[in-house]
Amino acid sequence: MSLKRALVTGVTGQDGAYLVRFLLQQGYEVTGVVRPVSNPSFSNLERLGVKDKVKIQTMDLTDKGSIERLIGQIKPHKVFNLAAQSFVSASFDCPATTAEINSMSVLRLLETIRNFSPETRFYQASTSEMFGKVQEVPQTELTPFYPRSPYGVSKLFSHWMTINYRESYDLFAVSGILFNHESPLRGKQFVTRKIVSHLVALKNGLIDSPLKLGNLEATRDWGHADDYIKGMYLMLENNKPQDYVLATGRTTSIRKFAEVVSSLLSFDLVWEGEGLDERGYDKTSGRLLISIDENFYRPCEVDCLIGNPQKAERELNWKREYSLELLIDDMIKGEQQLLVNK
Ligand code: NAP
Ligand code: F7E
Repeated sequence: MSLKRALVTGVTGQDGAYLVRFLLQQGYEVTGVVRPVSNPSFSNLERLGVKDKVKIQTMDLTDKGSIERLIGQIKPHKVFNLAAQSFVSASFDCPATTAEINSMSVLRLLETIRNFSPETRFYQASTSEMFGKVQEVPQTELTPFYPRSPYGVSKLFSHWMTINYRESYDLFAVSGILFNHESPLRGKQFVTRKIVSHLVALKNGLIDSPLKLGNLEATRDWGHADDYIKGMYLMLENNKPQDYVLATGRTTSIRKFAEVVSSLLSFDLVWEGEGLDERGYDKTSGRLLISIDENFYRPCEVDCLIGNPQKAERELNWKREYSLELLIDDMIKGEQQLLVNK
């Protein structure tokens, strides 16, 4: 029991895999929590070569006893709560499930730490989606919230609950307000990976059908997950518990993202038409690359996000290695590597 012990929920996801790799490098004994399903997917941990170095345990975040048993037994120095129904679009279809896992489970975790392991430092994965219809540009730790989806609302509950437990019970509990961060491990339903994987497949002749997208005009502040998990770690290494924004300070539209990816794949993307009739063609071959599908629009959109990371840079000495261009390059290489390994 002498090693530094970290427990990571959501270990099978994008951030979980990068965080596990980093914690192992820092000398932590890492327990990764999976939900009780018969066949969890460890592909992200395998891709980073850390699957066999992390202790995998099952814990049901909807079950108080299950959480109490594991945290009471391990008494981790640090808990990183990354598990969530994280797909904003799906939160409109299953708002109650989203709230159960994204809100109530966080409360169960906080209660368990309060009662069974009060020395544990707790990280909550808060999100720029809480800013939603933005009240200030760029967004900082002080910007008022205005969530625009059940996902955003569910995360706001957990955000305030984390602050409330810190203030009420003196727990070292912090929220990282993270703007979009992507990587080759990003889930395929998120727009960046969707664009990259589809265009790489088109380029390699693996598919013929065009990429179907929704709102091209929304803009996001995109960074790389491997930079952002280091910020999570620094927040729990801090002298006192505080919340921080992690962002790049640059915002880019979905349209521009698709143009950059196309260009790096040597497509000459040109747009024709408007609204739902807009199409993106490869000018050289005349091939249809992108069409618009209204099913990918949301009932309520977050139009523009851009964060100010200065507090984290100043107080945590948080640094980013990846620009947007390096991120896209890494995502394309990751996709091509998957094809080679097939
Ligand atoms: P992700 O790839 O979607 O991973 C989500 C993780 O949560 C997976 O391990 C998933 O497990 C687990 N999970 C989902 N439903 C669960 C349930 N009912 N019970 C237990 N575990 C469940 O997400 P990510 O991009 O790594 O993000 C990590 C965290 O940061 C999330 O909380 C997300 O909301 C938040 N966040 C992400 C971003 C971003 O841009 N990536 C920005 C701000 C905040 P399965 O493999 O079993 O599905
Ligand atoms: O959408 C637009 C869509 O699903 C980005 C999660 O990690 O980051 C993520 O949430 C934008 C939206 O990510 C498609 O309307 C257009 O404006 O990639 P996304 P997200 O909703 O920003 C935040 C910070 C989180 O916390 C979340 O967990 O892209 N868009 N066409 C599309 N989006 C998708 N998914 N698919 C499309 O075809």
